[in-house]
Amino acid sequence: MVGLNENDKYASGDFDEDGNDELFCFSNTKWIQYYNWSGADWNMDWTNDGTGNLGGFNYNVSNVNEILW
Ligand SMILES: [Ca+2]
Repeated sequence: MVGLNENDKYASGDFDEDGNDELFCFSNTKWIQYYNWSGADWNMDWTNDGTGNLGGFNYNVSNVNEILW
């Protein structure tokens, strides 16, 4: 995975309801990445490319602790 840092936040869950967990990675910058486990490796299925956008929600460093925790 890209950009694993001490202050990153993670959320796991079966977000697409296929019976397997996925992993959301929230960096301490504006980056968000979404990974799927293939059974052998983590595959990045989506990223916001550091735009700070999450489905219309403006994500940034100051609100990383307000999203899920
Ligand atoms: Ca799933």
